[in-house]
Parts: sequence; structure tokens; C-alpha cells
Amino acid sequence: MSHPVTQDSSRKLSPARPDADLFCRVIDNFGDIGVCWRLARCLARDHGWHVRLWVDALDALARIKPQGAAEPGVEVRQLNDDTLSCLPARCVIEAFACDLPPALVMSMAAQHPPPRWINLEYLSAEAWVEGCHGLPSYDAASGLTKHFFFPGFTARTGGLLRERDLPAQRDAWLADAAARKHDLARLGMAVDTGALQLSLFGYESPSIATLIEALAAHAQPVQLWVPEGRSLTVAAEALGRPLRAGEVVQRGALALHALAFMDQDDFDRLLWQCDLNIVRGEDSFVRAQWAARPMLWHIYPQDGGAHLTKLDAFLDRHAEGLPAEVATRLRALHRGWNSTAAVPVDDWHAVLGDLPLLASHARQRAASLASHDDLATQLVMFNQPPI
Ligand code: TRH
Repeated sequence: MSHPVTQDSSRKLSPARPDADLFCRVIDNFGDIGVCWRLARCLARDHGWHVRLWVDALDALARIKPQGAAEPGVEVRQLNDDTLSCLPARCVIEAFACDLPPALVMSMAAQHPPPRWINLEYLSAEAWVEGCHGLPSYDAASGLTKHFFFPGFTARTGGLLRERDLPAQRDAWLADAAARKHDLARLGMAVDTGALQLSLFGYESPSIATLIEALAAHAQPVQLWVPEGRSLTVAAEALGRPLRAGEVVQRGALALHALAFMDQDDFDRLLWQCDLNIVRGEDSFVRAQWAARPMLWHIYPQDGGAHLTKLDAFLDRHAEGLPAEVATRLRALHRGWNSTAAVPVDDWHAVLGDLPLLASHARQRAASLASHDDLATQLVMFNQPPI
């Protein structure tokens, strides 16, 4: 059940003080900034918050952020610990336990009352998340308390990032052939409507080679869209030739299209129009679920195989309601893709045969997940003073 979010009237009393300072340090790739930019946008667009987004790597933000008009309500600032001195916002969010600049923590401690201090954690479907979401943690150095905020898949977690109008936007775009054609053409995508559509945005996996082999032998034409990046490099190796954005390689039934890296909104459109999306990390993983299409998750590898526990926890939830043999194949595909051994070509064929069933399952899953409050809404509720 979605909760309405009431406006906090204290905002109007101090317009100069932002509602949130959101801190992001880019470890690698695009997930850290991808999540933070999306959260900043949701807080601003859906809740009217004024967000200062502090980022140490503005170049990473530039890759994913739609160009052109500024985003009302979001102020992007270069994060530079040495020069940071400003009045903290009412709510200070450190994403993924990135350390806050010490000078900021000192000014937070000097405020009465101090800002709400949130540590936004990584997404996991594991059961323990419910018990840890919202827990306080005392910071002895400053005397402040911060709270852990865990995204998640159940009502007892912080929820998933989702713009308020996302399902409606997705469905409207899919129903509007002219808009679709225009956007896809802008992205350099000549879509063959009779072809099976796949996208590939993962890391390196030996299964990319067997996927190509299976698709080349598929009974129906296939278009595989691969944005520039790590998976495209592996695909190019498998095909034995370099691949630049805009180039197409034909192998049997398969046309593999290399795409230029696009902004987050266009990346959504790519996912919306595909029959199977291979995604990774955290943000594209969530977006593939909102696309309501079958998906395969390339999870971010962690030391000691911790990511495999996370993967299993997700699959336990994701496969709920699927016929047992389809669920078993889906699980084996995920396990295979995330291992160092390639998924056998026959297994690919079997899963491609499951796509119609997986498609209706994905629609149900997306609708069920969308019945929970989204992450930005929950954060806003968490920040409201008790009545
Ligand atoms: O890029 P990722 O692998 O990100 C990460 C980081 O490695 C991070 O350190 C780790 O903590 C986290 O994963 C779990 O995958 P992710 O999360 O899917 O982020 C990719 C972002 O890039 C996402 O916001 C979508 C966006 N994107 C575009 O905007 N345009 C594109 O063309 C593509 C392919 C992706």
C-alpha cells in the first residue's frame, strides 16, 4: 500500500537550507552515481525537495545524466573534502557508507536539532535486511546518531527506487509507436519488429560467447543491443573483431549491435523494448525489474563469494510463482552466468523457450513490487518529525 507523504511546513521557514545533502563517492563504474542521481531526482520531482548532490567524480555523472535542461530541485556540487564548509541540510545522506567530510560532521553536530543522518546501504534481497533497516548507530566522535536505511523488496525495508509515474510512463511509451520509433532512431537503433530483442549490459562473462553462439542458431531473427563497456569488449573478442558504437555484426540469426553509452532515461527505453535484458550491479538491475521484462542479473562480484548468497536470496523471491522446472532453469542460468564456466548453448535455447512465460511473470512481479512504497517516499516519511 502506498502512503501519501505530507509536506513538512518547516521547509517553508528556511528556504535557503536544502532538504537533503546527498554524498556520493564513485568507487567504480556507474552504480554509485546512478543510484544517487536517481534518488536526488526522485526526491526533487516527486517530493519537492531541494537536494544538494555532492559527487567526487562529476565525469561519471555526465555519462548517465540527461543533457540539456537543469534538473529543478537538484543542485550538483563537486565533493572536495578540503573545501567543504556549508550549513548542512535538514537531512544528510551518505550513500553506501562513503565517509562524510569531517568538517560537515562538525557543523552537523553544532545544529539544534542536528540533521537527520542517513546511511543509505546497498540493495539486497536477504532476509536480515528487514531487521537492520532503520537501526540507529551512535557516532561517538560527534555525539550524533545515524540511521541505516536499507533498500529492499519487502514492505519492511526501505523499498526500491522508483519514480512515481514510472509504470505509466513506460506503458505510454510502449503504446506510442511514433514516440518509440523517434526515440529508437535517435539512439541509432533500427529495430526489426520481427526479431527477438535482447540487451546486454554486464561485466565480463565467458557465457557471452555461448550466448552469441546460441542466438546465432536461433530459429527466429535476433537483435542483441550492447552498449559500450565491459560486455561489449568480451563480445568483440568472441566475434574476433573490434566493435565500435554504431557497428553491427551478423552471425546466423543474430545481429549484434554496438550502441553508444546513453543517458539513464534512454537506457530505460532500451530495457522497456527488449524481450530479455541482461543487467548488472544495482541500478540497472532494479530498472530491469521496472521494465517488467525477463531479466538476467550479472551481480557485482564480492570477495569470498558473498554475492552468490545475495543472488540466491534474490532468485528465491524473483522465481516465486514460476513452474518448478522454469524456476530451476532460471536459477541455473543465473548461477552459470555469474560463474567462470560458460552456460551451455543448450541451456540458452531452453531459457529462450521460456521467455513468453517469463514475460508474464515479470509483469506480475513488477506490479507486485510497485505496490510497496518506493525508496524516496520512504526516506521522506523517515524524515518527518513524529506528530
Ligand atoms: O555500473 P555498475 O556496475 O555499478 C556498480 C558499481 O560498480 C558500484 O561500485 C557497485 O557498488 C554497484 O554496481 C553495485 O552497475 P549499475 O548499478 O547497474 O549502474 C549502471 C548505471 O549506468 C545505471 O544507472 C544505468 C546507467 N546506464 C546509463 O545511464 N546508460 C547506459 O548506456 C548504460 C548501459 C547504463
